[in-house]
Amino acid sequence: MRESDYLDCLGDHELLIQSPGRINLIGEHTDYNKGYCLPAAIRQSLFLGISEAPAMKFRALDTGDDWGYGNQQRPHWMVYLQGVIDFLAAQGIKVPPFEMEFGGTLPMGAGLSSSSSLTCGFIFGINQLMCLDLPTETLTAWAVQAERASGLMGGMMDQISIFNGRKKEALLIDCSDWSFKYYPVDIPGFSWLIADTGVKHKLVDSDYNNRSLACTGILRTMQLNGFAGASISELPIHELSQWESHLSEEDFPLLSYVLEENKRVLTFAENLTAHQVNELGQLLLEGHAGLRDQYRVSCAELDFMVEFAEQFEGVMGARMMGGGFGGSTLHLLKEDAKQDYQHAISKAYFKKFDKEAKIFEAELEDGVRRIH
Ligand code: GAF
Repeated sequence: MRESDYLDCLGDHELLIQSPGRINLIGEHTDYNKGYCLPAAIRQSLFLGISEAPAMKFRALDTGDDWGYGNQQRPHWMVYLQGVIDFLAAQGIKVPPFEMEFGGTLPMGAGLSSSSSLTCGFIFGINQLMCLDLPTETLTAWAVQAERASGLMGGMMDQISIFNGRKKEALLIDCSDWSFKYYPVDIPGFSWLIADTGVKHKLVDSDYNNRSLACTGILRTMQLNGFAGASISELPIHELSQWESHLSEEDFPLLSYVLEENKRVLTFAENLTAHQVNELGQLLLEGHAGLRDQYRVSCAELDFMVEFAEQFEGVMGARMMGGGFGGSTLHLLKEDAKQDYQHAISKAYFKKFDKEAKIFEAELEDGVRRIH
């Protein structure tokens, strides 16, 4: 279904909410380490139609599965919706019964944050439906907490960008205090492409939480040995080597990756402003190498796409995006190489993995909004 089909299908609901997905230009696995990241909301979105009803009912238009209409099996996405309802109840907010139908152009499990898009869109919708008047900062913080019910020990990058996204702009987030600044992303003559490997990633079943726990362990070891910071991101990069002997062979590369990635984010933002596309491309490739070799969250399909990008004329750079273990890659390339590249990478990917890659342009858009 296209965007307009969702609007038609859901148009009769009292409330119609558009909740986008997100890309991340750079700064991966830094959010829960209180570092920096540079995400943006995208055009691909979920649409949520909500109306008051005698009993709670939820339906996913794309898969046809539902909850509250008599179905015996609870759909997997209910964990996010129930997470919001339970979290609000714990704050003393009892959500009245209503009906919600949702669906959209945002692919699920593609590393574009479909679960946060659903959670954020839902809490935003309840805020409207119940006229709670909660400010965006509160909705963001609550969406982060509610999503933890799924078992993922995620950060706050996805929710901040989904709530605060702006057309043609990315947000440089300082995850130590959740503050952010907007950076224009439009570079004349260049495009950003997203390539979905089709390797579905369900982060909660991946090693994501193990990386997060490992970083907490690294911090504890450092603190026990005299480090005064409250997060590993506070360690000045020139002091990195002092910690090698305190950490295991697996853990030290995690620490070095996080510090180097934080530095890459700040350099990337400067180069974005100056339209330094060669530097941007190089930083994307370096970020990917760090995720593959130091943080170890890539996979063969993601690596293949990035290696392909590296040797293609007109492509400045590429990297995996999001939590990893599947999902999508992001590519910066010359506008006039776009068509040939799309064709070539799809063909090569299919030949290698016998799978279709879905490739589309990253159009940066506003964050969650009410359509009516
Ligand atoms: C997932 C998480 F939800 C984010 O918080 C972030 O950690 C990301 O993976 C990796 O940068 O999207």
